[in-house]
Amino acid sequence: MQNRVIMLADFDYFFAQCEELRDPSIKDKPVVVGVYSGRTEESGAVSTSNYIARKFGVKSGLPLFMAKRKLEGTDAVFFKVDHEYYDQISDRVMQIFRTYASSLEQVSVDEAYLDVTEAVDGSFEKAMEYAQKIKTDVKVQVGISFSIGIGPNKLIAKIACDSQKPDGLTIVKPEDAESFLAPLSVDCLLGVGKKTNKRMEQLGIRTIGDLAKYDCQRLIEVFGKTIGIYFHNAANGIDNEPVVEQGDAGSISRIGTLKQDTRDLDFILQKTDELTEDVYKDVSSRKLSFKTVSIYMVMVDLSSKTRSVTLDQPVKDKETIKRTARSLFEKFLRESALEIRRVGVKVSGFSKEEPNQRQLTNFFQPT
Ligand code: DCP
Ligand code: CA
Ligand code: CA
Repeated sequence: MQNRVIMLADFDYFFAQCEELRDPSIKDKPVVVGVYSGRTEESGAVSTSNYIARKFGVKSGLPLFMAKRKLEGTDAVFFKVDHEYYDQISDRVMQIFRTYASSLEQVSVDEAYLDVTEAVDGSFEKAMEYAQKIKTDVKVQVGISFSIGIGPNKLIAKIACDSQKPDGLTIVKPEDAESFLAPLSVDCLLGVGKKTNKRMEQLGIRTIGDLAKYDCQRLIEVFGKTIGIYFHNAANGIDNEPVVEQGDAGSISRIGTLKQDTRDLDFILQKTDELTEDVYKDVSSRKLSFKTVSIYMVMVDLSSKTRSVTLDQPVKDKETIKRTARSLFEKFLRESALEIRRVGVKVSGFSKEEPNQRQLTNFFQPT
């Protein structure tokens, strides 16, 4: 097999960059985008911030009141998340990416893998130039900057991309993969969270290089077959996952905070019906049909839960979302005793074609 050339593009400080694009006069100020929970004016958390704000220690997840405190005395500007606008920008960039890649896999609103093997004839030298061209094109057409990682597979492209931000362009050729990965901490690998990291530390594994050399059989004993083998391969820079065009790309969802913690079905449905209206607007404007409806709950203890139903046929109407959400909530409330704090509605499993109509001809087939 010819070696592959895979890119991962990840937009820089995305939500905040979108706000700068909308109003370039804020570019030299700290910019913070927040999710306001609606409880009090101040409650909520930082969704993201530009790199000026990050210098003050303001990062994703920080409570907003702390962000305000850290930025006191500066000319910082604060925004509420505006997903609709960010999605539009994202769509425009993804469309441009599509013209450069033989397949495109969008993994989140601000991230996508591009398989450019064909476009650059498998050459990593050409890939560097090609990536530069994509960056310039998007900058001119949309005005957004992003970082690109280039590697022989998705795993390496992702780690390469993360290694240099913002506006980064990092290339890791197949022959350099091992030396590139070896010194990095194991938590750079997908699937190594706090718990796994700790477990690995106990085994004397700190870097990806340590993991690469570690006995595979022993890894399987500790983490199970699938995950053990995955870790072994990943540490050795092996990843054969293809870049798959998501025919049913992603999902459309809305989440909101309830005015008070509750277990009251009608109170919850009032909120989810509102959210459904928004979801539906998005779905219908993109002329999508969907097969899966999900609900999402954040409980008072801040644990989160989801429930979903996949229908037999793709549908595209609002009532199905409402009806399904209702029955999922009815069932969920019977199962859980905790009060609910936030709720969400999501549809996924998209198709573009018309929903299947049962056609008369199907009933009258000749016997
Ligand atoms: N996001 C969020 N809450 C988080 C993390 C991210 O709401 N805890 C949102 C806001 C981000 C977007 O997702 O703009 C993309 O997330 P990234 O992790 O890619 O972060 P950024 O794009 O903001 O910054 P970077 O330049 O580090 O990629
Ligand atoms: Ca990003
Ligand atoms: Ca990202």
